[in-house]
Amino acid sequence: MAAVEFEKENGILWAKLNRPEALNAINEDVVEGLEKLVEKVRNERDIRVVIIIGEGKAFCAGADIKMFLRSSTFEAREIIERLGKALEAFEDIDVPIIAAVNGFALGGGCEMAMACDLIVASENAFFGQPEINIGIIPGAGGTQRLARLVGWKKAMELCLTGNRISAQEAERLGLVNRVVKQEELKEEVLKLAKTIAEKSPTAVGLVKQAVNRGFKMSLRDGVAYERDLFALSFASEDAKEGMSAFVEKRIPEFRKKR
Ligand code: DAK
Repeated sequence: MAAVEFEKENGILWAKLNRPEALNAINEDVVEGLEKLVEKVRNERDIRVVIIIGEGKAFCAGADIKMFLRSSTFEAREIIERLGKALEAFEDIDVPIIAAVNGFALGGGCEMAMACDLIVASENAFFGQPEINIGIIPGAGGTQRLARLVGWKKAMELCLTGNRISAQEAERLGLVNRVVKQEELKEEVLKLAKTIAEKSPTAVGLVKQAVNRGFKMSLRDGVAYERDLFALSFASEDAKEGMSAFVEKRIPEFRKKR
């Protein structure tokens, strides 16, 4: 059984972290699975949205601490670098990734969720950066993305104390998009994914690019960047189809592939 399992249906790729016995902790096999995910999205142009979910009671309890203990510094660095690169690629690929957080999202698991474009959490989910409890610090964006998402002081508190927060608190802080009932998580995430998959793949990719890259710029540069991407979207076949469909009072038929 692969550590990350894939299932594709109607343009939606489910990637299931599948090490429930270790709360889906990230070992080399999981890293390989995440790299495969990125490669699949790059190669399979019919993929429109990715959903990452965990098998069992956790989304992901972070990097595999047992693997860390067995590894030399250099081995750990190699695997962790590959993980960091895979998470960065999540931001760069032109397909939205939704984290369906079904339980614990801790350490590298919280970082993985934050590297996704949207986070839907079940009501029993918990988030946190507990690295400090084992004498290390976050290494895949925990101190950085968290501060941008929940604010400077709250991120400082979470990284210094290692305390976990509930899904409800994560929603209040702006870390997750929405919280849903545990038994409705898959259904709700699928609904969200389908809504996005119905749009123009070009426009979806450009929105992701505009938000993610523009977020790192000054407002003025970001808005200028947005204008350029707007012009690109305007030039697409789908823009013609979308606007014509509006005028002709019909549902647009956007391209199914990117
Ligand atoms: N690693 C390895 N095994 C883990 C694990 C982990 N992170 N989390 C849980 N497990 C294993 C447990 O050892 C246990 O295995 P057995 O003893 O049954 O063999 C099994 O999963 C079930 O766990 P528990 O028995 O502990 O279950 P509980 O419900 O009692 O507790 C828990 C759940 C999530 C609160 C607890 O397991 C826990 O605290 N886990 C550790 C969470 C943690 O500290 N995570 C942070 C790890 S450090 C970087 C990228 C990433 C990273 C760093 C750098 N770069 C790109 C530079 C990431 C670092 C981390 O994530």
